[in-house]
Amino acid sequence: MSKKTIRPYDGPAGGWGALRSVARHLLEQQVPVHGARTLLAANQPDGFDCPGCAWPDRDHTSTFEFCENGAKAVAAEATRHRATPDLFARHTVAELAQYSDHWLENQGRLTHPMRWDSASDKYLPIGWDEAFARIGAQLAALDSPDRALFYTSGRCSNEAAFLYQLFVREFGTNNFPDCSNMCHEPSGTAMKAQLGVGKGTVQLRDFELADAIFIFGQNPGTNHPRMLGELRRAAQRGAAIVSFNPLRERGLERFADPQDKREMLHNGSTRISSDYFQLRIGGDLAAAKGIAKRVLELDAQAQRDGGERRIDPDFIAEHTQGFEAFAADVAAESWETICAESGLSRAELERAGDIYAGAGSAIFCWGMGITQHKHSVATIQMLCNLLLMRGNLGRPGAGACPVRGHSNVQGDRTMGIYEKPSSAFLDRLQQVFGFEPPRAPGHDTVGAIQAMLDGRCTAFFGLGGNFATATPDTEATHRALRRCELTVHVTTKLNRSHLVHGRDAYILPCLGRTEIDLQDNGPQAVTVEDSMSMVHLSAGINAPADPMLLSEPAIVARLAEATLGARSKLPWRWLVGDYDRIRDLIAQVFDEFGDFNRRVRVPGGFHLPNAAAERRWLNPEAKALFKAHAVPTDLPVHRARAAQAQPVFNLATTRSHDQYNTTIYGLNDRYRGVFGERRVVFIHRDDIAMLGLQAGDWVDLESLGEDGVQRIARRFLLVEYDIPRGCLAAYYPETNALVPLSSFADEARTPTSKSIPVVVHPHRRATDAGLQSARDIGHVRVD
Ligand SMILES: Nc1nc2c(c(=O)[nH]1)N[C@H]1C(S)=C(S)[C@@H](COP(=O)(O)OP(=O)(O)OC[C@H]3O[C@@H](n4cnc5c(=O)[nH]c(N)nc54)[C@H](O)[C@@H]3O)O[C@H]1N2
Ligand SMILES: Nc1nc2c(c(=O)[nH]1)N[C@H]1C(S)=C(S)[C@@H](COP(=O)(O)OP(=O)(O)OC[C@H]3O[C@@H](n4cnc5c(=O)[nH]c(N)nc54)[C@H](O)[C@@H]3O)O[C@H]1N2
Ligand SMILES: [Mo]
Repeated sequence: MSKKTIRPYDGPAGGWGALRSVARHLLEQQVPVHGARTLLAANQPDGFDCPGCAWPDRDHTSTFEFCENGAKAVAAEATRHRATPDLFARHTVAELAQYSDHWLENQGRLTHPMRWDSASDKYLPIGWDEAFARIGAQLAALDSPDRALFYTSGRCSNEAAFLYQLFVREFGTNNFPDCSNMCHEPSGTAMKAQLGVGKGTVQLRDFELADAIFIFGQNPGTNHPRMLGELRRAAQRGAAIVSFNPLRERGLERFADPQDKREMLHNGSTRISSDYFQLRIGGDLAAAKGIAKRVLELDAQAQRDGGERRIDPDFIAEHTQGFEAFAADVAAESWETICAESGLSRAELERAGDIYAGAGSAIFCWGMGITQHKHSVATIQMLCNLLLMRGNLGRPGAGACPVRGHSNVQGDRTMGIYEKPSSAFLDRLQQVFGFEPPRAPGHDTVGAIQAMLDGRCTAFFGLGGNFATATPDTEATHRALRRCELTVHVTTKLNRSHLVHGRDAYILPCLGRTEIDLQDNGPQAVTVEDSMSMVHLSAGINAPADPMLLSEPAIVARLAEATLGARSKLPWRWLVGDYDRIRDLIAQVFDEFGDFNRRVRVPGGFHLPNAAAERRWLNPEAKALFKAHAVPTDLPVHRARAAQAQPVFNLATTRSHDQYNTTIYGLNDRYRGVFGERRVVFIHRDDIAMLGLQAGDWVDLESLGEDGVQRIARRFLLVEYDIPRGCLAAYYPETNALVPLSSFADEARTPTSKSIPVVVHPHRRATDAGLQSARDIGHVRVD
C-alpha cells in the first residue's frame, strides 16, 4: 500500500503516469500473462465491451484505444485473486464487516454460491439447485409481490436486464430501484418533459464538428478517460472547451495522450479547456441563467444595430414553446443574484455568454456535478434552454450530452428496468407474453430504502451493484437491509452489501463481461447500449473465473423457473441456451430493435433513433419547451447557513481516480495529489485558516439535515485545494453516511450527494458505540 502523502500534481492527465498506473494494477491483481491480450480485446468488434464507463467507442471496428481506468476495471475483473468458500470459513460475517471496502473487493472473484448460516454467522457453500429452490420458494410465498425489491446496477447486459424485468413483471411488481435513480435520473426526467426524449441527442461525430463544448460537473480525466481523446482533438482544431467545475480537475486542464508517441516522448501535452469557470457547488443553474441573460442582451443589441441575431428565431418559432415567458424570466433575474449564487463574476459569465453566442454549433455535456442536487432537474432544463435558444439541437456538431456512468446503464433502462413503466410498454408486454403486467408504479432507490425501513418490503434482490454502500444515509440503509427476511446478491466480488444482510441471505456469483459465456448452443455474446445510443455486441475472451459460475441471464432464468413454476408459460432455460432467442423477444417488444440479431452483428452495431435529434418532439405539447426556473435561494444549504452561527459548508461527494463507484482499486487520487489515503476533505486555504485549523489536521464532518437526525462522518484529513470558499469535496462512499435519505432532487428523487450542508469539527475519537457503528458502515480502516 502506498504511503500517505499530499503533494500537488503538476503534470497533465494521461501521460506516463497513466501507463505506470496500469502496469501497477495489472501486477497487483496478478492478471495472468494474457492480461495484455484481455486489454487489447476491450471495445473490439469480436471482444467485450469495456466494463468501465458508458462513453462510446470511437471506432468499434478498429484500433485499440488506451484507457487507464478502463484497464483498471478490466484488471479488477480479470484478477487472479479468488474469494473461495475458504475465505468465508475463516471469518464470520461480523469479522468480515470490520474490513474496508477496499479489502473486501480485493479478496478477488467469488467462486461459489453461498448462504448465510445464522448459527455460526458464516456464509457456507450451497448448491445452485438448492439456492434457487429456496429463494424461489420464499419469493413465491410472499403475501404480495410488492413486498420484494429488485435492484439493478448498470453493468448488466441488455439480455440479462430484459429477462430480469420480464421475470419480475410476471412475478407481479414494478419495484425496480436501480443505480440510475442515484445517477442520471434527473437528466431523463428533465429532458423527457422538455424535449420528449430522455437520452442524449449527440453522437461521437458531433464532437468533431462542434465549435464549442461546454462541460458542467464532470471529471472525464478520471471517469470517462476516453472522452479526453475527443476533447483533445476538438481543442487541437480550435474548438472552445468551456468547463464549469468548483474544483480544478487536471483532466479538464491538460492531457497527454498515451497513444501519441510524439506527445509522450517529448513530455508534451494538450490544453483541454480554453476557459475554466470555478463556480460554487450547486451554482450551475445560476451560471446557465447568466449565460442566457448575456445571450439575450447580445441579441437585443444585434437587433438594435441590425447585426446578426444571437438567438435562432426560426428554430424557436417552428420548434419551441414558452420562449417569451422564459426570456422575460431571465431578464427579470438580477445579475446580483446570479453572481451571488453561482459564485462567478458578471465579467466571467459575460465571457461564457460571448463564447456561446459566437459558436456556430455547441454541445453541452454534464455529469454528476449537475444531477445530484435538489434543483438538478431545473438545472438540466436551464442547460437545455440554452441549447434551444440557439437552435443547438438536431443539427451537426450540436446537442445535449448527459454523460452516463455504468457501461450499460442506458441499455438497462431501454430494456424496461424502470419503476414507472409507460402503459404502452406494459400493453406490449401483455400482448407479446400474454400475462397481465402490474400497473402500479414501483419503488425507486430512496423509496425502496423507506419501504424496507417501515417493513412494507421484506425481500431484496440485487442484480449487481453494492446497494448498502452506494446509497445515501448509510446508517438508515443498513438498518433497512437488516430488517429484511431475504437478501440476495448476484455479484462478481465480495462487497459490503453481502455483509449487511437479511434473516436469510445468499451470494450468487456470476460471470463477468470479460469471460466466455458458454451455453447449450455454444459461446454467447451479449449486447449493450452506450451513452450515445449505439447498441453493439460484447463477447468475453477469458476462461470463467471458476467453473461454478453462471451467467447473469442464466441466473435470472433459473430464478424465474424456481419462483414462477408452472405459472409461467415462458421456456426460461431454453431462452438462455442461445441469447439470440432472448434478442428475438426484445425485437418483438421494442420496434427500434427490429431485426435485432442481424443488425447487431454488423460491425460497430447500430444506433437507436432519437426523435429530439431529428427535431421531432414526443412530449404531449409536440414542441421543445422553454422552462423558466428561478435561481434557487432557499435550498437546504441556504437555510442551514441562516440558522447556524458557525460556518456552514456545502460538501460535494465525488470519485477519486482509483475507484469505480464503491469498488476501491487503490488509495491514490493522482491528479488531485492525494496518495495513500481516502479520508480527505478538500478545502480552500482561507477556510482552513478561518476554522483556526491547519492543512493536515484531522476533522469530523457533521451534516445538517432537516430531519433532526445527527449524522457525523469522522476522521478526515484537511487538504488545501483550489476550490471556492464555502465549498468542500470528499470521496464517495466514505461520506454517504452524511446524505439524509429525505434529501433528494425535486421530481427525480436522486439523493443530493453533491450538496450536503455540513459543519467541520476538529476530530474527536468516537465513543465506543460510535466507533462500532462507524465500523459497521465501513468507516474505519483496519487493513
Ligand atoms: N474510473 C471510474 N469511471 C467511472 C466511475 C468511477 O467511479 N470510476 N463511475 C461511473 C459512473 S456510475 C458515473 S455516474 C460517472 C460519474 O462521473 P462524473 O460525473 O465525472 O462524477 P463525479 O466524480 O462524482 O463528479 C464529477 C464532477 O462534479 C464536480 N462537481 C461537484 N459539485 C458540482 C457542482 O455543483 N457543479 C459543477 N459544475 N460541478 C460539480 C466535481 O468536482 C467533479 O469534478 O462515471 C462513470 N465512470
Ligand atoms: N455519495 C454519493 N453516492 C453515490 C454517488 C455519488 O457520486 N456520491 N454516485 C451514485 C451513482 S452515479 C451510482 S451509478 C451508484 C452506483 O451504485 P452501484 O451500481 O450499486 O455500485 P457499484 O459500486 O457500481 O457496484 C459495484 C459492485 O458490482 C459488482 N459487479 C461488478 N461487475 C459485475 C457484473 O458484471 N455483474 C454483477 N452481477 N455484479 C458485478 C461487484 O460486486 C461490485 O462490488 O452510486 C451512487 N451513489
Ligand atoms: Mo452513475
